[in-house]
Amino acid sequence: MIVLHHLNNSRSQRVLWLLEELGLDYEIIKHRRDPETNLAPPDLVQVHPLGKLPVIRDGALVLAESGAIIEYLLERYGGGRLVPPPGTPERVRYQYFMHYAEGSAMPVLLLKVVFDQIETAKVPFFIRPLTRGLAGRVKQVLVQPQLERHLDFMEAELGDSPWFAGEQMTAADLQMSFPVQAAAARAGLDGSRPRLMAWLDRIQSRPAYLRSIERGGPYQL
Ligand SMILES: N[C@@H](CCC(=O)N[C@@H](CS)C(=O)NCC(=O)O)C(=O)O
Repeated sequence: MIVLHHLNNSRSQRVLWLLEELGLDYEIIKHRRDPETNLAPPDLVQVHPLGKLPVIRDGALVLAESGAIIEYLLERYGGGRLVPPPGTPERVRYQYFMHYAEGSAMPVLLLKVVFDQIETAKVPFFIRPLTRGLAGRVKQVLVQPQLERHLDFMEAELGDSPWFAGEQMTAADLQMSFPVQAAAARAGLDGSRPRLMAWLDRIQSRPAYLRSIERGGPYQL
């Protein structure tokens, strides 16, 4: 049976969601973030050397990296579901967004989270103006303009069709769920970008998505 190592409030939610979309049998092993540092438990390195989740086990295979896990599950168990046929424009868009989510969108969102933390970090009062000033400046010059550009891009990409790869929902929408949810939770994505907000509503009301939340526990980014 497939075993999913799941971390609360994390990217493993989208693997859980895929398992539910495909109706597969699986076991879930839950790990919890440290409530103060938000880090994963250190003993996760016994599951995978990088100590990050999601990770799945399927027989002798142990696989990390959500995009790789999603593609593996679809190839092995998907029977053509959630992937556009090869050789179509939809397939190219599918591949693009499968990579864009972690390769381009997440790094910018992560920078935002890190510099927000630096800006509000508890540091000795005499260096506070320095840390705040530096973090504020990096956010203003580097992070915020990039963030706006990515959000505008994602909003525009939903201009011609309801899903990122076209008329049908695909696994690219699963992969995109984490950056878009993170942007809504922490980076100012709101009703001023109505297509992204409507897309979020669409994915979050799917029965398989709701089952994944029931199975994994509360999900709050
Ligand atoms: N690119 C990897 C990122 C994995 C990753 O950073 N996972 C986070 C959860 S969202 C994690 O395990 N964080 C815990 C930690 O860094 O201690 C993927 O998509 O699977």
